[in-house]
Amino acid sequence: MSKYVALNNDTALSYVQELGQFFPANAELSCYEFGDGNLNLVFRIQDTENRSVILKQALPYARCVGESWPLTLDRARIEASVLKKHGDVCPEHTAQVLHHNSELAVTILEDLGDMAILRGELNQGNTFKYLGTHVATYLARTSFFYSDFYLSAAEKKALVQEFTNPELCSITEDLFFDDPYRVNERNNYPQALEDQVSLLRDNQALLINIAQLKSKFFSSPQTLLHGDVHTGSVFVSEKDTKFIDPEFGFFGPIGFDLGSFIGNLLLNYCAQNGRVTEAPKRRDLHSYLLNTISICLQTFEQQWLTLARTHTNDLSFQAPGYAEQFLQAVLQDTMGYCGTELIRRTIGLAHVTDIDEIEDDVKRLAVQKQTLLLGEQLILNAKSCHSTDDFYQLIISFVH
Ligand code: SR1
Ligand code: MG
Repeated sequence: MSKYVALNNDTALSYVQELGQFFPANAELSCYEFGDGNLNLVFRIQDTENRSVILKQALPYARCVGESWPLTLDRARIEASVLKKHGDVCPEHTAQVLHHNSELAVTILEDLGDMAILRGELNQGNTFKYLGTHVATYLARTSFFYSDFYLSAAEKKALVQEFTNPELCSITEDLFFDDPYRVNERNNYPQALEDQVSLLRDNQALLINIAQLKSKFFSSPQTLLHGDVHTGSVFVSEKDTKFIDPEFGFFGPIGFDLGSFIGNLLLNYCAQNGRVTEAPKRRDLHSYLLNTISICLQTFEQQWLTLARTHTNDLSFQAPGYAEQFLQAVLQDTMGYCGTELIRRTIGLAHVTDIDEIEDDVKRLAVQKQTLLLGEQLILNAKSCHSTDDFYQLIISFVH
């Protein structure tokens, strides 16, 4: 099989069988499709001895919308390549690629079935002690080792070309920076939110900040981003954390990934107000989420500065104080992108189950009002923060 065709349970199973790499020759295999993401097919192929692999295939359109939204298959190449690059510098937190076929847009990955997707776990009120440290480690290592601090200018330019990802970036550009601030048929929010949404559209200071964040997204190839760090892109267990799904990867501003992640923790924080009725349980979850954000920000900063001190190859960038100054700007971007994630997940096309699963309309609306306000305030106040503690205090001041 070499020409593109969308797989089904039978053909996905045959494809894996014919590769002959993952199971003994006489293994009895079964296969089922279980993808519930916005874009792709995801199959699990397993034998009777508990061995299994995951086969992911890109469709030539966005699954969540249908064939009316065509989408490049090249995103499968990007995703497999980003996983390999990130795996080179942070194997402990990156899902392993076992095989890739660009023509079929197929990637075979290690099965992380003994772990669970973070979003579902947080929605059920489960917590993970090492989450903040692990995510910070992944983001610090991947962002540092593909930045100008570490790579030569020639290496970096070649990689920037390899990871140009215009079609997927264009989705992000529209969904993060355009749609929520305009009248657009892709937007999705209840009529009762209209007043608050129209205030966003009319807030000139906010729109200038959004333009600045979009401009950086366009033209700041600081590092090889994952590009879609929401809590559905993270597998967790008690001890481990692994990133999947970097099909939106490209060279962009470092703060985008960290901001998206913190944004998703804050979406869950606000959603717990509508999900959990017992006050002590809600308080525990809130304090876990805030503590995880704090650990994540602090660990990211410490690890990044340690890497800069010990591994910066560029002579100019070794100037004392430069890494600290660079990181301060990254943290300001982080808050801004965090705010855009909160807003676009509340009123744009792609929502989060954290909020959408709240059945009570009144409670859900109250959560949506909070996430919109929080997003707006983080964007407007990002530049007044000069340390991770400033950021943390800013968050606290709007959620308490
Ligand atoms: C049409 S794609 C919508 C969203 O799903 C992806 O996971 C990205 O977050 C994107 O913005
Ligand atoms: Mg995804």
